[in-house]
Amino acid sequence: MKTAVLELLKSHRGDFVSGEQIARDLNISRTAVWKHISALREEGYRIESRSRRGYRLQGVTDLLVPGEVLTGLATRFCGRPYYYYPSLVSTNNTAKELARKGVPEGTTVLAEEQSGGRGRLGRNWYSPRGGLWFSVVLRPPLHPARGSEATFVAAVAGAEALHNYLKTAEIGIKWPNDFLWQGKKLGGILTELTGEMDRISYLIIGIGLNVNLDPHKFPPEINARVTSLRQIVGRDVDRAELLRRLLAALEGWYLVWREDGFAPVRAAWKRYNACLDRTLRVSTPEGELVGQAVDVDLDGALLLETGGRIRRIVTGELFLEGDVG
Ligand code: BT5
Repeated sequence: MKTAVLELLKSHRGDFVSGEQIARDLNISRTAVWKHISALREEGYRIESRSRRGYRLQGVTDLLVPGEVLTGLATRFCGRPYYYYPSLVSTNNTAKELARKGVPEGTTVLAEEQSGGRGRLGRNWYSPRGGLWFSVVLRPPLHPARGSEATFVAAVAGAEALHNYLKTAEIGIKWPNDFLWQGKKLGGILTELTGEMDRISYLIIGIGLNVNLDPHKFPPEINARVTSLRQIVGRDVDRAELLRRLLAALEGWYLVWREDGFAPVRAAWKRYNACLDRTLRVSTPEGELVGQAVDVDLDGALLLETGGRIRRIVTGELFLEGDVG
């Protein structure tokens, strides 16, 4: 109903609408109108009120509040429900707490900024305002051994949404979880799994993308290695539209994965990849390797040709030529 109030204000394009008219059009009480207006204000909308004239929406927010994201969202379950926070420690943490309480799959948690954003293996993820930092709860009825495939699902969905929206084919995926542009990191995926012996209970897919940010303002230890959509396209990007596209692509590829298995995801991943057929340095728990990345295996492991033989890399970090590491 809050969204309906917002839509009504928007449809009057900056003109006043009386509380009485809103109440009548939406068939709610005047008190309910007032409560929804207060809630919208708390979300960041600037709504002017004047006695006898009513309410007027002043300008549109660029915050990713529910009213901005849910209008036009073409999904059945991804992004529904949608939990919005101005700030969180980590959207993955909050999504995990919600999943534990039993929220349905598709539940999405987004924060404008994270104070303790996480990468893999306890690494930090720098997440100031202006990026897209969100997590989606999924409950695939699959064996936990297949959980790592979900990172590929998210990577393909992300690459597809970025290509379609920005009309650039230059954004690629680096195994297993990085979005890259000209060798620089644009974003990443953190997949976390909770399960029983033979069945996944839930997966948390965390996606981070540097959108309307300036790489040179990033911490000095990473600013030479990162990029942002603002840098790539030379202007600010509509984050709400991009988020809607990401959620729709994630839902689409998730259903492909559930219904047809990993093969079509793997095929799409190979089309978007930015690391196969290249000489790489790979840091693995067993040490460093240098070789040629020749393929991803049927389960997503990286196949590296080194010293005349093929090694399967299940976990590790890739460094492309010229990477500072
Ligand atoms: C990742 O880890 O790339 C996964 C990042 C996932 C972030 C999302 S945001 C929403 C959700 N909530 C969370 O708390 N996390 C997820 P990894 O491959 O381990 O890469 C981490 C490394 O990337 C760091 O050690 C830095 O070197 C670098 N890095 C940190 N912040 C970055 C940023 N904003 N952009 C690009 N690189 C960054």
